[in-house]
Amino acid sequence: MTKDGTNSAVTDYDVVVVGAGAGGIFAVHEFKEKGLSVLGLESGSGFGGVWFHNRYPGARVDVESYFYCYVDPKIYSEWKWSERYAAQPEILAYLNFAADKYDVRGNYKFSTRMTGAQWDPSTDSYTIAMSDGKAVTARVLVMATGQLSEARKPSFDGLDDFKGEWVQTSHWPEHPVALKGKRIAVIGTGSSGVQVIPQLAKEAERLYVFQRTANYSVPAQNSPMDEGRYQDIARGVEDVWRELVGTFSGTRNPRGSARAADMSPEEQQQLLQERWEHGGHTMNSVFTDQSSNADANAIVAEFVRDKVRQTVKDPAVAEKLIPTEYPIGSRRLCVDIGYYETYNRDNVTLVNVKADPIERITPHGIKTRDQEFEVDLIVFALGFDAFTGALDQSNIRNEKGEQPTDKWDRGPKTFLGLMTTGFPNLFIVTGPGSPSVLANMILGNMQHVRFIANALTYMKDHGHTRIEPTEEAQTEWTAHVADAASKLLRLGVENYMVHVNKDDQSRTFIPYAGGLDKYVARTNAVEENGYQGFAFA
Ligand code: N01
Repeated sequence: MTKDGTNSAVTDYDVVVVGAGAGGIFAVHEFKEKGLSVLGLESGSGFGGVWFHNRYPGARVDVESYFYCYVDPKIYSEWKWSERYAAQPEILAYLNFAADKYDVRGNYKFSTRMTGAQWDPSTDSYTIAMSDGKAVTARVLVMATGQLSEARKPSFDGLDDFKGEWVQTSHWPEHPVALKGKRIAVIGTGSSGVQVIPQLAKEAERLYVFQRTANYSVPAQNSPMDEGRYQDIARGVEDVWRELVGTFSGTRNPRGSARAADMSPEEQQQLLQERWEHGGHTMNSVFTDQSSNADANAIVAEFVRDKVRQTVKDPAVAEKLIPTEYPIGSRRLCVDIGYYETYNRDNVTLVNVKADPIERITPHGIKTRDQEFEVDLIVFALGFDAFTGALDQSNIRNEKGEQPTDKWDRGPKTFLGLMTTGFPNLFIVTGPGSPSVLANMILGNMQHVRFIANALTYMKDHGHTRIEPTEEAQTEWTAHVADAASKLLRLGVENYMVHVNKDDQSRTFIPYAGGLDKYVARTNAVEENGYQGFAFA
């Protein structure tokens, strides 16, 4: 029986890993190291996952590159980043480098989508159907599909009749998109929009930005890499790993140590300015209480609003760009390079689609209620069907024909964000109920993969063929995830991390907000106690 599915309808692997992003690459490597046979499936034509598809101009990480990488002595010292916050092409090159170092290229089938997975309780395995018409069986299925991989598709009336070109930031074409001298529209001003807009403005004859909700954005304060700092980290990678998984976010970002009310207004302003100059997500943790105390939060929000007013020359445009309806950090803070400055350019127009809604796409552009904008190119930066999108699309079925998300209509239910009851041997990497998008994602991926690899070794050593969380453990963890977020201001704000129940408007926060440090302590304890909370057969 071959292992590549080429001359047999059914072949056997210990593990099938879906996804060739940072999580999938590491998973295939770690499982192989444990002596398991592994097949990787990836719908794209190469490694990179989110960094393969989101190749829009300006795409860049918002976690410092010193730590947004495999903090692993096997490969850390062999790579050199050029900037503090690496851009997409460099990250894609890095992930390809890592895939080669980890020797996983030969394990992957690219341009191949998993079209379904059926659990068979009589053999304790999944039969996995693929887009090439073949199928394989595997004991374990690991979904390393990321939490932001299923893009929200543009559903504007008239799009089919548009005579120009349209693209999505989330699936930016691999071929060059002509921008020079074009009239371009961007719809969406989340993290992707905020990154692509300054780049498009430099090339376009005219750029129209269609903003529905203003977002808070702070400067990355990007700079060239500090080679000495990188080498210092390289010399003690294992200690740095231990240090990072003991932090709230898996970074060395400074965090507040006092409540806003414990400081004088002058001290507050001084600290805010320091954090502004440090850059990035540090603005989320200036004061210890800013995520739960509206007054503390308002001090940070007003500081950022003032920066926008100081940067944008036209006061009317500045006011349109300033969020006033929700606390800072309650929707994911955007990190930019020259975003607000872009609105000082003569070729950039901001359109507030809350005041003047988009009615339809016309053959030559975009028609709002009050105006019509002729454009050659439309860039949709509309975000993702976050957390559950990739699982919903994967057609994974248990013996009752159910899908993993079927019982999540009142919010995701998982044990540790890793597994959900009713689906033996199905692991989710960085899933709902884990720190996920609230922490450094590469670290989160590594930590999850190591946990899964150890669990699989434990199963092998004990002759188990089936692992599944208990209902009690899942219920307890789901309640703990809810509790960790119960005081957060962001729970009350519409954003992709909050699940809202339509009937009673009750809310569930999807990722685990207690911090990576607490999460890792819990998973370590589970491991040390013989996988307490999991049932084996
Ligand atoms: O998506 P988003 P994103 N008409 O959901 C608008 C990560 N990421 O791709 O806010 C008009 O944030 C929507 O408007 P509104 C990061 O985790 C990281 O930008 O719903 N507008 C919003 O403005 C991030 O949080 C980086 O009113 C419509 C935008 O589209 C996550 O990905 C870079 C609309 C969507 O914003 C998602 O970011 C990029 C409509 N019908 C992404 N529908 C880094 O920096 C939607 N919108 C590492």
